[in-house]
Amino acid sequence: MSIDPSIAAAVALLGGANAAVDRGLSARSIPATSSNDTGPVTWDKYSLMINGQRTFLFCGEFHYYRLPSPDLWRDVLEKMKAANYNAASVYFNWDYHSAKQGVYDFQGVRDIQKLFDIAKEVGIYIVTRPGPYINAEDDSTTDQGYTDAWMEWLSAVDPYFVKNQITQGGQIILNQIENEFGLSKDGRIYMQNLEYKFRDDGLKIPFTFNDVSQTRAYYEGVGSVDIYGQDSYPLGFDCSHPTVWPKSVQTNYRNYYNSLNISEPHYIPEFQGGSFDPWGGPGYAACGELTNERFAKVYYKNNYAQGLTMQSLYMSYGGTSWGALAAPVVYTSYDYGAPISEGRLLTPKYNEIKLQATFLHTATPILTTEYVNRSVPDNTNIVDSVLQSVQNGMPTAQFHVLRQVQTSSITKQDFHVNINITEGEYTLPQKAGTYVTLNGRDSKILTAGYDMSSHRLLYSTSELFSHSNVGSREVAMVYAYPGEYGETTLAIKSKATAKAYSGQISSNTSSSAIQINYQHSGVNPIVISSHGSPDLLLYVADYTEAVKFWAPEINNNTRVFVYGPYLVRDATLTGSTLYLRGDVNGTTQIEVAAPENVRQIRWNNQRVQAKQTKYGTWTATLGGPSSMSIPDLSKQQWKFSPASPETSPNFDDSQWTVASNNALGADKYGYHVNSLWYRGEFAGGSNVTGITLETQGGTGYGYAVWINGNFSGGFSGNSSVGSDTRTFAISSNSGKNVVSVLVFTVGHDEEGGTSDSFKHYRGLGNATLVGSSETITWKIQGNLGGEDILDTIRGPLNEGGLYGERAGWHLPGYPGDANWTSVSLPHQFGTPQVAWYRTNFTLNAPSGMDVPLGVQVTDSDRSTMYRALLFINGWQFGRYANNLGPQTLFYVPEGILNYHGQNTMAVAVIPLEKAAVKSPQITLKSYGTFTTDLTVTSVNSPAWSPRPGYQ
Ligand code: IPT
Repeated sequence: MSIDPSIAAAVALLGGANAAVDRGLSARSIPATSSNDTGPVTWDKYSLMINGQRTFLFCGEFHYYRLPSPDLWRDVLEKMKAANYNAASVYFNWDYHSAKQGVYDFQGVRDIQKLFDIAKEVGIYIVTRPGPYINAEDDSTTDQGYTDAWMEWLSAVDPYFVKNQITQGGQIILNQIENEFGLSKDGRIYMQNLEYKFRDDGLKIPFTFNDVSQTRAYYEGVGSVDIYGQDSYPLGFDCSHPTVWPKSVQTNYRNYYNSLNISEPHYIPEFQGGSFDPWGGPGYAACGELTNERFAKVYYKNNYAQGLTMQSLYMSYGGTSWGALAAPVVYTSYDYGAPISEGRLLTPKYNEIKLQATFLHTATPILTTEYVNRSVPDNTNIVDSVLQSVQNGMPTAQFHVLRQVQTSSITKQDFHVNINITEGEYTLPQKAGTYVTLNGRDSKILTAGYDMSSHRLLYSTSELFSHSNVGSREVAMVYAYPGEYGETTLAIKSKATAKAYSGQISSNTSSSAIQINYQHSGVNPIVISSHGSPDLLLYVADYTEAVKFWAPEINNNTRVFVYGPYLVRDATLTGSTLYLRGDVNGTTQIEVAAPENVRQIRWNNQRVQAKQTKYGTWTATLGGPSSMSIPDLSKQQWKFSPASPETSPNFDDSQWTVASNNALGADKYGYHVNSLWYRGEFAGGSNVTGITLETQGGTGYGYAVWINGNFSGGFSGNSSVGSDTRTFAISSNSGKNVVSVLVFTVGHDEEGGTSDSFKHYRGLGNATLVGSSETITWKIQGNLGGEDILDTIRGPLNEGGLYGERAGWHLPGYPGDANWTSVSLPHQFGTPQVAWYRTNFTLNAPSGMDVPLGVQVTDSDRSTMYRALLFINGWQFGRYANNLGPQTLFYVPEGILNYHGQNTMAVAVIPLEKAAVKSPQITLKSYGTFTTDLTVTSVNSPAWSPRPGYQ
């Protein structure tokens, strides 16, 4: 067994690598009732088959719970589909659906049936990953009776999986058992029990596993799954050196899988799609740079070179850890540097993935390949992994995955490649004085001996994007970086000609082949005609232009080619009208290669004025978006109220829960997330000189202490400390003394091993007086109602124990703010205390536009120690940490924000340690402006109503 060092480091970060026996609990046998007939989903050692059709599983992780606006699930799934992902991998988050044992909620933003319905409409498969443990930088709160608890969770969620599995006409093709669960004897029983439970509940699809790296867990024997997979994050999770790559790519997947000797496709259920970022980290732009499109080129292509035909990119859309979703290792944004950004924007990595995934679904011989390592280029810095496709035992196409020996190299290399196809052996390129080029951090897949739709491609030194018969001719696109040489040679039956429409080419024809040479620059449409064969329209593009191509399918065998738009969601041909749906971010020239019977092109159902080109395609201009006016909150009035009455010695805490001195941790009292208040009373006297408090809240947490009403400091947190012990001086009264402690918690710990780290307490631990052995009487207060949450719409993770949260000051329509003071931000509020601000604003978005918005928090003094909670229409969408960062812009999805009417924003400022007496500035900021046919209905955001005990 070997663990890649970067993974080991990551695992250490997450809390240890192996065996989590205690997750499994005792052996318990549940009889299996169903057979192993997995119906339409089958596989062999080469690839997955769905309804008998071999399929490259190009999958991406997406968490619906990190985007609580169901109409935007469609946006993300359509964007994935448009890049030719054919599946989304989805964790189902137990505590998001269950405020307490016995209570499960699948309504509103938790409506997973809606997720499956949308997936079906979009035409993308789903891989379900319901845990029970999921990691994912999510908070979780589980303890006793684990087996009973997970059985209950699966009983609640399984019926959705059962009716939406492919055997029932649904979209779910695979179900993952547990996640990265360590191998052990007890673990095998636990895994088996999970499988029995799923089967008993009626799940027929194959079961999969995500092994933490290469630990050989559950691929055989008791508790093993149908299709095993390992995860891999070769660049790890430190985004602070975004240009540093390891010297060599991890290349042992093939050997590893072969060593397991299983007849299953090679599967990576989680391959690095980005990285998470901690409190105080460098920010997600750096994670996006670390795992940029160059990374995608080199590392994803290495996966294919290793024979993988099933791959899921974690994350493909990261989203937002709103409310208390986050584990302490991350802050609110979970952008992840993913191909689709948190604001749902397409990144250069998205475009690279589109090029790869479209190719992988086009060139199906790649689904049945054997490795032949015999091609040695004339440059020792280059490695060529040759994949020889075999069909019915006969060799067909060849794929040469070219990369630099030293993965991190930034030096350009020129070389020749040897191919060996039915027609003979060739050294490429054949044209003297030209060569194949690989820039540093680049990788190419060279296709040879490959039958396209109507033409046989002997080879191309350019990379193939896609090809299709489009009407009576064939269309294809090949690409390379600007200025690089390309040579494409096709088999022909009679003398052929090649005519270029936008650039220089040279061609060389014999009676059996036509060789075309060119340099990549812009887009050069070339028409190759030969008597007796359909024409081929070959687009030769440079990389900058290639990423603007889309090849949506209009039916199973036909793609159309669309060049230009920011996004093409899909294409439909009805009669002689081609309907294209998509988004643009400015005036856009498009070109469409469509069947010749197309008489009309409609873009988002509007007719476009199209002109025909000399080579039979259509061009048109699409209008860009208009602008949307965004209210300037810095110019607007806010209402202010001080909000920590709990600090006053006379505060009435008679309704609070009494906490036992030897178990002060909040979970025991039903308070699991966000802010917690403690009030301790003691008689005191002159001998008491201080109080020592031990608190714990996860890395990035903080707390503040008031003694007899006076602010006494606290701890303002950092990204590596999750607990703190310190002594606060007291000049105690004789008689009643009151200590008020506000702990701002940031989630429970992730569990990577057997340490029970997820059970670490939150809130107050030990509390002792200095100078006296007197006991303190403690009371605790968390979110109103504890596990019996009041706001079931926004759910169990939205509220905490701040006075304002308990009283519903975060909600729209709270009438009490009429009596608050009018202020503008930034606002000085005097002594350290919790401060609340509220304002309303109206949005009037023009129709047909997508304008992702966020809340920008600005404070010129980043050393002031406070947190600010941001609530939009009652939903907690940001935990701003002034002294930690890095996040200052907080994305709020449309649907949570009402784009067609009034919105309410509430901000709670929580002072810590060297305390703040000032609010930050708050403004709205747009991430971009797009035309779209997406429509988003606002989610149900109930207004304030009186809360028990508060007015
Ligand atoms: C892997 C987890 O499976 C996933 O849930 C997430 O936490 C991810 O890490 C990090 O974002 S665990 C792997 C790094 C060992």
